[in-house]
Amino acid sequence: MTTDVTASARTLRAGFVGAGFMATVHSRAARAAGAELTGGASSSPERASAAVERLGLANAFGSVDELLADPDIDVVHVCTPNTTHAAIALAALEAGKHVICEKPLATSVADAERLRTLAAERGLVAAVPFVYRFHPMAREARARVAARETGRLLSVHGAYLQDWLAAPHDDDWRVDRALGGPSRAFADIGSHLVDLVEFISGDRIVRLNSTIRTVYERRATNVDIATEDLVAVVVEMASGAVGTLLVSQVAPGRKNALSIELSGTDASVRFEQERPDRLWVGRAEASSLIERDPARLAPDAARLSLVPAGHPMGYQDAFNAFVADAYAAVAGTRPDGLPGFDDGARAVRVTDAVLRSAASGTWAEVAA
Ligand code: SOE
Repeated sequence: MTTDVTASARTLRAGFVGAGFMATVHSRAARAAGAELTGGASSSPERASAAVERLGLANAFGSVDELLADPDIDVVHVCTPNTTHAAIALAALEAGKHVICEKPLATSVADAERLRTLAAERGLVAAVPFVYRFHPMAREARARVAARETGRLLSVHGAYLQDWLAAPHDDDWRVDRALGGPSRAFADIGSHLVDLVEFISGDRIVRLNSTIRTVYERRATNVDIATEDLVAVVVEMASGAVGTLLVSQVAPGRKNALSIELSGTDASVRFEQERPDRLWVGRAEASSLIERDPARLAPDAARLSLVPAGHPMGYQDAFNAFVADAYAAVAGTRPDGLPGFDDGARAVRVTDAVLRSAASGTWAEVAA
């Protein structure tokens, strides 16, 4: 259904847990959606105060518990290191808050399932920022596949390549299992790829065979690194289509290169998130590169197209649209394509299968 992504739920009161890049992006989106930015908490009162000042929030909370106990907060944005997501999201739901939790939703299947069940039982909005769904041309690809323009799905071919860990000295909390969890590259960015492949295709990965590599076992501060830098996966979809996914954080020159190509019996579609205002539509007789033009897009793609053709949209726009839809859901509407804890748990199950397959050297089934 159609929602106004610019004017939903003006009086929502948002709290933020975390103080890094993602907390900045979330708070910008919350502000754009008209929420009151009630306050923030972090790993220490000092970090919380610094984040509150930087992000322009009203109050610094001494702890996450204090933030969750505040009756003036309706929705909690969880933007902390991966291994803390599940406990904070769980406590937020228990406290009766709506939750927007960063991916990976959890670092174990059991925790992800617990969160999914609790969110459903409580009837609270529980969303995961698979924000690449919110690029209008990704929606356009989905609409064309759903309208059978591409025919019967034959293959999927996706990659998500970055280079911010390409040099041996590059380092980050994500490489440390204690903070990042047992999977790094796949949980961090492969989860986006899984979500987008399944969202656009309307299909599901049912089994897979993966190989993983840790290229650097020591970095600037982390040693004995046991999380993967790159992953190659062969997938089988429920429909019988087959595909490959390549995920790397050590691909020099690639900054945030997520690309997806689906080929059916009649046509192919290709979306690249670094050039999000375009969609390639391939046909044997003639292919075309379609530029975003709201007047010519499917309704769902036009809805998310906030500015006219020729005026580029980008990452923060997609994030803003995601948060606006999550807040619209809090206000009682049901925006199409809002990624929830079901989707977050789904990506955790696929990640678990990737690790199982890599460890065993055999195919792994993905739990439905
Ligand atoms: C780092 O890998 C990161 O910021 C991810 O955590 C985001 O999900 C991705 O969108 C960009 O890269």
